[in-house]
Amino acid sequence: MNEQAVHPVRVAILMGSDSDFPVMQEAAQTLEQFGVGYEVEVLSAHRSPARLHRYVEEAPARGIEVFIVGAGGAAHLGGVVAALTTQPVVAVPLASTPLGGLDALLATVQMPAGVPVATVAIGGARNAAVLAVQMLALADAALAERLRAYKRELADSVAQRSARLKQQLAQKAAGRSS
Ligand code: RP5
Repeated sequence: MNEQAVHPVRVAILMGSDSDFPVMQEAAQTLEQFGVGYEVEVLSAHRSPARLHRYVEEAPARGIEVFIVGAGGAAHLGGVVAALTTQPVVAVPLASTPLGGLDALLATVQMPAGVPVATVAIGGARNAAVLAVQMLALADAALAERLRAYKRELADSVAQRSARLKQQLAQKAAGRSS
């Protein structure tokens, strides 16, 4: 998947295995929603280290500004990417082992001082993309406006849910008293 044809690529979505894609595709969909171009790559810190190093070194020349990284188990992908770049790395710990993602969360979040990896919730690919968009929006007024619209939609949807719930409760109460 490559959004280059539609929008210039600004974000790399990396994952340790193609088995991570069902979750990581939520990051891709969210970037599409904001009109941010991205590229997707399967790269493993352990199984393809040389290709990973090459990829991260060459990424800025292709326009990559932020890395979104998903990995499960002994999840070192985000940390290794952060070790190789000065660009921000947002990581998604994935629940791909019997430990349910706690292993990936701890492996991802416990970075040494000086090499941060911004770690979202287990499986939180959507938030990883929103955070990446927020970073890009610091120097992109059009994107910042789309974020404000997105937050307004979130607030509206909460209000709608509240109204719907109250209506359901009122209907139930009316049913009980008739
Ligand atoms: C991790 O191991 C990957 O990020 C994935 O979550 C997990 C399983 O990988 P596969 O065995 O499906 O390739 O490195």
